[in-house]
Amino acid sequence: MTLLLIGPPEREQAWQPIFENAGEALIIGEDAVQDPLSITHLACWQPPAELGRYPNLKAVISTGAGVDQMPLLPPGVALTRTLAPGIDAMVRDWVLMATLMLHRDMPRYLEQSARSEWRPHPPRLARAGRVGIMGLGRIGRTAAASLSSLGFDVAGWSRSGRPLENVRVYAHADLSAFLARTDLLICLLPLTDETRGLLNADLFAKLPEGAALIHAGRGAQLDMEAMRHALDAGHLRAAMLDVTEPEPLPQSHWAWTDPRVIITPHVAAQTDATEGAHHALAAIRATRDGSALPGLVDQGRGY
Ligand code: NDP
Ligand code: OXD
Repeated sequence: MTLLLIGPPEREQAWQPIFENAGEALIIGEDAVQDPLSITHLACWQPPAELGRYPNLKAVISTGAGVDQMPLLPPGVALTRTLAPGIDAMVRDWVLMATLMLHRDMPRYLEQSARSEWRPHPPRLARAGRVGIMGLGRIGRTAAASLSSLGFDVAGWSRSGRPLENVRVYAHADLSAFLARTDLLICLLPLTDETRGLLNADLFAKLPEGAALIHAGRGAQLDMEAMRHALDAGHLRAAMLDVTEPEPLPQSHWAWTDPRVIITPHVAAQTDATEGAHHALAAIRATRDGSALPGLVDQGRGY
């Protein structure tokens, strides 16, 4: 089995010794491929257009947690996403930061601070914050556990409605009830046909007056104009976004200068190169053993 890695130089440097130690074959960059028939695995963020060049390809490994950037793969080629505790922990930390910032009125204090204005607003206990997490997968579950341990009142919503300790899970059909009890809405959903554009005017209208949005899923899930109207109407209080459509957000975009919106440039997480390499090795071993690929994506469902 041979893995072809297409990635930034830091990743290539980190993977080389790990594959050498593991005794697995690694080729870095398409230019180095002498025998395309030898390539069984491809690890990349986005594959090259000509995947037909590798007729023995068994799996494509997304070097991130998401797979929405992947094209339809040829029949018989599996798609996996990188499972890495570091990704889950980093996004959890960003979500904790955003939740605390919005719960404790940080956008307002940043604006006041820019005017040297000393004006207190009543601080709130964590337990007074009704957090609602859309998407209770690896990352949503990790964030939910930490927010619960801080004392927030945490609920979640997922496709299956699978139960989770310390979290009130709403069934997929109960989205309206979930939104009606949510002051701090956190989106950690994968981008699929079902979730594209989900954060829209209808959804915002179902949140209580003065709710806030925290978004680290994918930019195409959010209708920014609908968010702007909800902010202008005072229905939404503030938003913190790590993902936008497009990325980067154009310099002239209104959201950059709106004090109610805080934007970070898709940095909630980055895959740690070592963890990524170990995930890829696990995928190669699973292929060899005929066992289930770690992070196997249901390509029909889109996540
Ligand atoms: P998982 O696949 O582990 O979890 C996805 C969750 O979303 C599951 O709970 C799933 O429900 C739920 N879900 C999927 N579709 C729907 C739907 N139509 N309606 C309701 N719930 C749905 O993913 P991760 O937690 O690992 O990652 C989630 C996303 O976070 C990634 O796809 C990526 O877009 C984003 N991400 C962002 C990063 C950043 O830096 N900003 C970094 C890493 C990831 P069920 O449990 O029923 O299957
Ligand atoms: C990912 C991301 O999907 O960084 O890993 O968004």
